[in-house]
Amino acid sequence: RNWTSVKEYEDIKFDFFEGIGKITINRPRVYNAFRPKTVLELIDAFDICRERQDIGVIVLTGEGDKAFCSGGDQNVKGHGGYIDEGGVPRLNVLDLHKRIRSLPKPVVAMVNGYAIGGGHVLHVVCDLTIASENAIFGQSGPKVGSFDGGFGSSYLARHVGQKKAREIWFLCKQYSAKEAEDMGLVNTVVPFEQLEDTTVEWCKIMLQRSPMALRMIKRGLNAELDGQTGIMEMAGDATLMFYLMEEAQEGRNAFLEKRDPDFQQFPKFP
Ligand code: 2NE
Repeated sequence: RNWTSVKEYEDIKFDFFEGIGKITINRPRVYNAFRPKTVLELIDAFDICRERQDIGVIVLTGEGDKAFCSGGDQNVKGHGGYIDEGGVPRLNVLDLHKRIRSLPKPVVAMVNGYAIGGGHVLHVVCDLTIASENAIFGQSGPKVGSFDGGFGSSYLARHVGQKKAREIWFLCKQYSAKEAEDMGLVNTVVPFEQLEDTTVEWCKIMLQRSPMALRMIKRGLNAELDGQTGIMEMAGDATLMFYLMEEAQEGRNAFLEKRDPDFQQFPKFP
């Protein structure tokens, strides 16, 4: 498969192949833990994926065969957050969660090893998860002095139910890929050697589907959970579709032509 690099970064890789944008956390020495800079780079790459017309599906993964992501880099955890290069404490991964949910295209987590702590939350916020057999899942916050009470808990509970979500967080156990599949935490599990092939295969199927239909399904599924923000994003897409209709164009045309709009010509559907 001929992945071509979209943009060079320090902590991540960003590649493109036939409609798929692949974003890889590239810090294998720390099991792909993220520091504030890693997160800024991920946000930049996801923003590019949103803008680019030729990218229909995004894959998020980790470099190597050990880890998808082991969460926040404990080496830079200080007072008030993860300390950036300017000495400022940050928890900017929450901005990344919002980006992934807002992105009007499917995002697939390709989990190639440990998905632990904040790394586990990253796969939770993706639309689909495809895991290799060696993948291991779990939260570790209450063991290492952290927690994610946002998407990392409430959205997790939507995947696995309240009891299981509380078990995952309260006990900080680790779960095999098979256990994760059984509890509805991942979509499918494949041998490591087939991980990318299967992910690309699933992406190609989604690329054949209507982008607007996929977009509205993602918006609808999010809106149920995301309150006013979810409704706003869904309404924004309804407005986008309205702008494509002659009825909306009549309003604009009438204003520019300094006449009353004739909306009576348009059907009132039952
Ligand atoms: C992932 C896990 C379970 C793997 O265990 P093991 O025994 O297979 O590997 P090892 O030796 O622990 O890790 C390999 C190397 O990666 C580094 C380790 O320090 C080690 O480096 P060396 O000693 O060989 O030099 N490494 C692994 N994870 C790291 C990390 N997160 N930061 C920095 N270095 C890391 C095991 O490594 C593990 O439990 N890792 C820690 C997982 C964790 O607790 N992550 C933070 C959770 S909190 C969080 O992410 C978070 C949040 O809760 C809320 C908001 C935002 C973030």
